[in-house]
Amino acid sequence: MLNPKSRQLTPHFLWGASTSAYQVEGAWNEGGKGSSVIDLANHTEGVTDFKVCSDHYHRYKEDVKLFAELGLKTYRFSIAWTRIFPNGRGEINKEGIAFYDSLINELLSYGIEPFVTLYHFDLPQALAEQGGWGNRETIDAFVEYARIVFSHFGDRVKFWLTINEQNMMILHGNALGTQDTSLADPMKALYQENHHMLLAQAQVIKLCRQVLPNAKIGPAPNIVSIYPASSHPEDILAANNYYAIRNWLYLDMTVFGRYNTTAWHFLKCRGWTPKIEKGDMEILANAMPNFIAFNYYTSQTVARSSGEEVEKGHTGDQHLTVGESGFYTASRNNHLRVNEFGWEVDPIGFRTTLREIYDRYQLPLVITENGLGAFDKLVTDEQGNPTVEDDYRIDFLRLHIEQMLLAIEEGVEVFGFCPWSAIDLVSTHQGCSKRYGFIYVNRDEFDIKDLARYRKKSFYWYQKLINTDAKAL
Ligand code: BGP
Repeated sequence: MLNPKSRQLTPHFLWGASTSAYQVEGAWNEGGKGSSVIDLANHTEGVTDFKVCSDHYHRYKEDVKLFAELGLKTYRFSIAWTRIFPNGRGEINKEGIAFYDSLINELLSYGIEPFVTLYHFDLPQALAEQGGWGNRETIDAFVEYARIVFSHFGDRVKFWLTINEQNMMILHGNALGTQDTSLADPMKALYQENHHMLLAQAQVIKLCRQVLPNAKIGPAPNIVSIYPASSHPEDILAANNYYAIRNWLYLDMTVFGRYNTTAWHFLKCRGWTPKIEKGDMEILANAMPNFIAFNYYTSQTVARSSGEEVEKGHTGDQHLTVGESGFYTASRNNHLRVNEFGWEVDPIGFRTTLREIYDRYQLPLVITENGLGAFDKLVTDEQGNPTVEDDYRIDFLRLHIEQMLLAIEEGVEVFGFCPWSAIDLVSTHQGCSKRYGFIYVNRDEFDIKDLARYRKKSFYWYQKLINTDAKAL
């Protein structure tokens, strides 16, 4: 039996935590920022929008000080494209550059390594109005945006992520607002956009490796283990289909530059194959990431689909499976408990995922999201300080870290772990009452209150874990 506590992590293991610009910064129309598709999207009724969030834009110094106290070795955050280019391309916004300069310098002054995502769901609205990712010119705009970001921050940022959860933007376009439902065939359009995003990513990876040879860059999809609902061979085939369509399509394209056979067959059957222009496949084949980052919250289970059942359609939640009639249908795993939001909690599935990705691609791995959303309750501790007794979050993270350590023991190369989220922020569509952070932000859905920061119980737990390099798990 392996003992997760006995193993030595690689020196300088990147214990970290994550956020994304549109969910944490607020100041949506300040500092010269342009609008993104998220700013102008219809918001879920009954929950807050993304205009103020945790007001990190104004309070980043206080936040970074807390991150340092927490002991973070790295902080994974995203740059809002619209702070750098308010219109997606063209004129550069100096205030945006200054903001991220200052954030990066602040992190480095505490010895925290910045880990930067270039694009986390928030496409500039100006580009969306010109066809968004359906328009090949958006590829050039993204490459130009990356070039500017690399040239301004590349002297200090060593770790880069291209696109957050591209697979979720395609598979759950409805939930994440990336799907244009007014089109005759929105899914065909999405797979064309997918092809363009993959091309944009490949060019940015190549560019980074050319201009910042000492930096490292990788993709950040959401990858999970998929179980067949039973040992019936057709259920196993369904799981195999879902693996190819949900997971490997994205990573095979990033690492090998090719569409896998099963996913391509699926696209052909649906009439969703993208138009591939001359030279595209060479671009895709000629970009090699330095590592693979991935987000993991829950595993998924699917069953065979006769092609006759009526799929439930979009659940409005990117972590719940939507079936594809004839290929797989969403099912449940009765061996797993679910969290308050119906997501199955599966730490062993996390270990399996680590092993599967590493064996398939043989690249170092970093986890860029993992965590538990919950309705935290503010209480007062013995010293009279406001806090949250979030033992459920500690348990969740402990179980997942334990499995990660076992995977490392088994030979999987992992160089960092960044839970979601460093601090409370606004969830993709369940407002700010669904909290993930180590640090509580004092606000409600519609009452902004004083936005004060309070350390949760998990803050002290993670601090100790980092200080002892997980010996105190
Ligand atoms: C991922 C996104 C994050 C984050 C997380 C939690 O899909 O990359 O931005 O939000 O999921 O999901 P939610 O906010 O829906 O609870």
